Amino acid sequence: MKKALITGITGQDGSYLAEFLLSKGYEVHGIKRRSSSFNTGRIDHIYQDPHDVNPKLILHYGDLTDSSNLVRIISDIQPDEIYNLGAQSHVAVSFEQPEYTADVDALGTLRILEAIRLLGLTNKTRFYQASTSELYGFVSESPQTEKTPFHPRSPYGVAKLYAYWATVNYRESYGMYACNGILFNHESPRRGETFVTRKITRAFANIAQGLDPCLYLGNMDALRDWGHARDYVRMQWMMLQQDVADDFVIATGKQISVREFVKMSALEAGIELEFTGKGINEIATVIAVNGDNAPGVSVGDVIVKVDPRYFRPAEVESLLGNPAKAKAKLGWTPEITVEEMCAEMVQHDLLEAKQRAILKQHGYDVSVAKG
Ligand code: NDP
Ligand code: GDR
Repeated sequence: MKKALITGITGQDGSYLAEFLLSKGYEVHGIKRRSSSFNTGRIDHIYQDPHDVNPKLILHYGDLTDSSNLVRIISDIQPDEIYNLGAQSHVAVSFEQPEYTADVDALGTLRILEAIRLLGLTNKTRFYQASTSELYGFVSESPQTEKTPFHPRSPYGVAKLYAYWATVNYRESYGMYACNGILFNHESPRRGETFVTRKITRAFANIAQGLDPCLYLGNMDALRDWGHARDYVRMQWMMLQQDVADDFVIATGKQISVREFVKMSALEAGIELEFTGKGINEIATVIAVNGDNAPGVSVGDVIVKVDPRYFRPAEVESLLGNPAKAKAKLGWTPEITVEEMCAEMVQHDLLEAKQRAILKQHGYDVSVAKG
């Protein structure tokens, strides 16, 4: 039985990857951070009691900023595969916490690579690094391939650039099986609530149910190549099953703007929008309400506005990936379209909003976190 260690197992990708590896018969180990409240919501459904005989999912307290902890965990497990998904993964937050982001995202990766080397596991343990389309940043060609030059535009992108090259360097220096998946944006109903797609689908679910009056966004012109996280974690595993380690772009090859994702999400909730105004004065007004999912809105309501606080000091305006190499060498193609993914996210968030609306009708407090 193969053993895998996942950093970031409590995150979006970590949860889907853990499910996937368990279904393949792996013993899955995950590093979770100490938190004052439970932070395992995304993996509670696959949790196994440590008192069970031979649990296949085992969690360890740890942190990418703590070398001795990483060395001890890796030494104890002797994993066949390590998936380094842990990161301060929010681009806007990285401008607020650049040093911490570098510590976790750049040096954290180095700490794991060094642990593998120091423990004499270079010939045993295969390493996957969660690299990102944010490496391209200010793009010099479109679509982007494995050969497109990097020009990151945030402390997050710069930290991930270090991690990308550290991974390549350990492969070249020590013959380690180490690869970079250069993944373009991928989303799901488990996406963190402050990333733009989930912020939008959750907001429209709440607005439709009369729980929230308005969605505030930043740059709606940004273009992204959005795929589904479930498709992308399959690819992370495939990358570690090859004869030779290599780096791959993982993307759908299609891009849409944030504004188009807003329209698509609203329509899924039964709301037709018209956009007027420019820049910080842009608004979206309800022009029709269809079906029975949106009793909380009326024609004429303004339900989307721009708030400059969500603009970034430097923006990545357009990302579009070319996954031809992954298709040719690994036979990978994404199975879920952005439309299907958007529908799944809105329906998931509508279900939660409807439950809260019922509680509210009966006088219960239904306030939820917003970011
Ligand atoms: P999430 O933000 O959902 O998850 C990040 C995970 O990292 C969480 O489990 C988080 O723990 C953990 N983490 C954060 N800081 C530390 C730390 N100091 N030590 C240990 N663990 C830590 O990200 P995603 O699942 O979306 O992304 C997974 C990886 O892929 C990340 O590295 C991200 O940068 C990268 N990536 C993501 C893309 C995307 O579109 N989703 C695209 C390209 C790359 P906690 O739950 O406690 O916060
Ligand atoms: P990104 O994702 O920065 O691409 O990083 P995010 O969803 O945060 O932003 C996408 C685009 O939407 C614009 N935007 C807003 N973004 C947020 N979060 N909130 C807003 O209100 C808002 N309004 C407009 C942004 O400016 C941006 O252009 C994600 C993360 O998962 C990274 O970890 C990963 O590496 C990359 O995707 C690929």
